[in-house]
Amino acid sequence: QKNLRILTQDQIDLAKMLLHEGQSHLFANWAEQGVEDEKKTCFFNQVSRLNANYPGGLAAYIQKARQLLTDSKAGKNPFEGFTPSVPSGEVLTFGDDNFIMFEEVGVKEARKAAFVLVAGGLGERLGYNGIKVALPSETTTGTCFLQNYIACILALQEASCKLLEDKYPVEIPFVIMTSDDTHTPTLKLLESNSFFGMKPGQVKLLKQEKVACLDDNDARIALDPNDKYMIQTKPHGHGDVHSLLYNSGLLNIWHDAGLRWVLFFQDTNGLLFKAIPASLGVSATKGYHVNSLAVPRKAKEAIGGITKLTHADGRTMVINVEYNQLDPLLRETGHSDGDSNCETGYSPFPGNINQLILELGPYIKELNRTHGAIAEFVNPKYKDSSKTSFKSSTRLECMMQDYPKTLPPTARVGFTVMDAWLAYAPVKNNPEDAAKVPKGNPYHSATSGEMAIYRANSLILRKAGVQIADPTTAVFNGQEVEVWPRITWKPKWALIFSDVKKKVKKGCSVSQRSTLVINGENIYFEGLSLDGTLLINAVSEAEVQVTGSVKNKGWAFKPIDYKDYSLPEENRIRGFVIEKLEQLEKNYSEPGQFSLQ
Ligand code: UGB
Repeated sequence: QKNLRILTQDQIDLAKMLLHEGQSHLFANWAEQGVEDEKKTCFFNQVSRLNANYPGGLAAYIQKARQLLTDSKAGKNPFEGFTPSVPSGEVLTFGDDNFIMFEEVGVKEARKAAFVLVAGGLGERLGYNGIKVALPSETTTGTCFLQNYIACILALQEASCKLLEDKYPVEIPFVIMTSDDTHTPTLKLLESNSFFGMKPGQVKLLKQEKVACLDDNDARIALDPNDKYMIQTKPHGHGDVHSLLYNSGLLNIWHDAGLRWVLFFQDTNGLLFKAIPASLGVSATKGYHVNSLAVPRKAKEAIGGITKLTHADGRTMVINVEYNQLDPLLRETGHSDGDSNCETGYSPFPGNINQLILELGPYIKELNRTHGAIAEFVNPKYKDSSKTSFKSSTRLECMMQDYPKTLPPTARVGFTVMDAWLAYAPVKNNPEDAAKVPKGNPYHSATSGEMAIYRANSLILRKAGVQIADPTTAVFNGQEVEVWPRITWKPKWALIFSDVKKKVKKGCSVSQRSTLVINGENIYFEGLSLDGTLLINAVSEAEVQVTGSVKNKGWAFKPIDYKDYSLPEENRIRGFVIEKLEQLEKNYSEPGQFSLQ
């Protein structure tokens, strides 16, 4: 009341709404009119933003929170009435005829796709100081995740248009969801690297906003302990991507331009694009409205399990059950071992890698109905078993993979399982946590993420007929990893397995201690024997035939201590640096035909 005269009508409406929703404490310690009035304006500006950024406004957020907090206090099972079972999906085997067929379909479809990277998370589990997309995916070439993703999208764009002999090349749209934590550094990374070769207009950044924190079971909004005019906020989760896309108007623009697919992916999976063409091919061939990529999952691994849920009333859905919910759900429904491995050595539930392929038409239809709102959850950390107070404020969260929860039973929801060595090696865990991962489970660290790229490339070349030596094992940052030859190539050299087979002919061999960097498009190998380091850089117009024997001291891994703060953080989190002892480097900067013997 004492501040009424300084408020605008909009501010009065917001204040009334807050009072109506039980938030009078927000104003309890306000100064008299005329004192700290600027801060009061800032408060209302923040309330207005929070109100505008949530589907249904802040009142809807508070009401939803109150309901979810009541359910959580009562220990209500979010899966009440549902029985879990193992769903059936498309299981692909790398390199077989089926896989090759799906890859070819996928490359053709790519010109009708838009890609969306969710990169608003700071990666608290990794504890890295910068944005995760700026981290090198591997340190042989130093290519960062964002650069790799853009190179893959551009290569897909080119390959897709070439396959269809398209005279009017398309530009595949690329959206990055950022947050206050990641927006500016992501933009800077793009701008300082000329958008890694993508046209600036092809990339759109959509920033997600945080949501209000809550102090108690009545969903009373939390104030910043150091500022009584500021509401505490926290991230709402990757599920925001759907409402942001809906509000951006991009979906209709894409639809009008003839696009058919939207592919969502996460910030640090250096293998992902090896799985994209085949899974897009599955979506197109099977007519899936929703296709989730999955890999065999080890029990207790921190990735969700794709699960079929059947309700007592007959409803069914195939959905991700998050890793912390799978074990209790299984125990409550008669599986006394909970989340455990079966005779295959893996959990029977495929692991969700949060790569979703949605068909654009049905997606737009659904979002027109929901406005992008996604099923939310709350995860308060209670002080004690009375569940009456929290250790720290909480907030509602949502996950992008919960999108299918509101779909009608007629929706075609499927999933595609790939080998983990081909499709999934995220960088999520810091060295100390990674070293504690149970033996046999993936570390999901910067060390394992880099090693996985070398292993995948080695296995692909092996499948194409190259003699690749067996790996050795090494321990970096307390993690035992397989060390394969350090083979890397640009996506334009080979996007799919048939590209590799065309470029690698008979009689090639690579020793375990070797490094091979293929930085060009038309580089062909026949009868190469490599024992050391070979780097080939060639413009697309140069056709290079590589043969003969290359032997030198090569490049070696030198272990380092992750607590040695004199070293760059990018290296410390891997536990090694590369010592460049000797290499053969060949550059082909002019068009023409060349031979490297
Ligand atoms: N992210 C955002 O863009 N905004 C946010 O507010 C939060 C995150 P995490 P998480 O693939 O291994 C997911 O933190 O949430 C981005 C799945 O839920 O790395 O623990 C963030 O930048 C889980 O089912 O993962 O677990 C990043 O790109 C499982 O599949 C992405 O969202 C697991 O990923 C994921 O955020 C996995």
